[in-house]
Amino acid sequence: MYANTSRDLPGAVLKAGRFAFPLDRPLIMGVLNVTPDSFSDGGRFLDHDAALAQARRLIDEGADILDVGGESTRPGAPEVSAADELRRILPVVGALAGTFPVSVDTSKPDVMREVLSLGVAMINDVMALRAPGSVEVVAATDAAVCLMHMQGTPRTMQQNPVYDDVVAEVGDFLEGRARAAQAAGIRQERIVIDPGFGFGKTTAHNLSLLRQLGALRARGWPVLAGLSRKSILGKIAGRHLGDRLHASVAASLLAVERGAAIVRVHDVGPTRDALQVLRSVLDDRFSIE
Ligand code: HH2
Repeated sequence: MYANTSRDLPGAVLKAGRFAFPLDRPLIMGVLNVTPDSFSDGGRFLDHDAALAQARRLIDEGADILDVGGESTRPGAPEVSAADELRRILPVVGALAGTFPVSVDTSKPDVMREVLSLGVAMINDVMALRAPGSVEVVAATDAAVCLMHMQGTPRTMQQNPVYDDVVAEVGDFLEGRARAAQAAGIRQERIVIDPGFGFGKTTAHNLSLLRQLGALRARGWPVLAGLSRKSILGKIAGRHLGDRLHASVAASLLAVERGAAIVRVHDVGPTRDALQVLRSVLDDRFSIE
C-alpha cells in the first residue's frame, strides 16, 4: 500500500496560504540558502541574481515549494540579526512569493511577520514556534507551518544528544507543539511536523527516526523529512559533502516510502525522477497518460 495517500492520511490536503497541496503524492521542497555559511550551499547564493537564478532552476526542476533561508542552522553556526536575515532573503522572497509557494526557514517572529506580509505560503521553523510571539504571528495568517524537533540549540545540539526513546520523545514533542499551535488558532490542515534529522541526534538516533517514520506520521500530521546532503549520509556512504547526491536521493525515497509527505532537498531534479519511479510502483493509481 502506498504509504502516503489521501485514503489513509487524515489531513488529505495541506493548506498553505492561497495554495492547497493534495497529499496523494509526495511534495518536493527545494532548499535555497541565502547565507555565507550554510553547510552545503553556503556562500553560493548570497548574490541576489545568483539566488534568483537558483530559485528558478529549482522550480523548473519540479519543486512544489521553495524553502528560503537567511540563517544557517548548522552545528555551531553564529546567530544572525532579524535585519540581516531579512536583508538576505527579501529580494528572492519578494520576487517569488506572489506567484509561487515560498516557505521561509526562520525562527524569528519579526522575520515571520515581514515575509508573511509578502504572501509566503509557509513558515519552516526549526524551533517549532517556541520563540515568544511566533505562534501568534503565524496564527494571524493562513500560512502553513512546519514544526521541527531539535534537542538543544544549533550551537550545542551535537555535543552529547541523549534520549531514552528517541522516536517516542520526538513524537511527543512534535505532537505537543502541533496541539499548542492548534490551540492558538492554526488549523490542523496547515501544520506539518518534522523529526529534524541531524538536529541534536547521533547517527543511531537519526536511523531510528528514519526507520520508524511511520510512527511519527501516525501522530496525525503530515511529515517532512530533511536528509539532503546531511552528515549522517556522509558517514553511511563514506562521502564528502559535494558527493552525497546518490545517498540523498536514496534517503528521500526511503522517507517517502515510510510515510513522509514532503522531502526537503537541495537536488530537486534527481529527487523528482526517483520519486516518480517510486510512485509508479507503489501507487496503483499512477498513470503516465
Ligand atoms: N535542515 C536544515 C535547515 N532547515 N528545516 C526543516 N524543517 N528540516 C530540516 O531537516 C532542516 C531545516 C539544515 O540544512 P540546510 O538548510 O541545507 O543548511 P543550513 O541550516 O546550514 O543553512
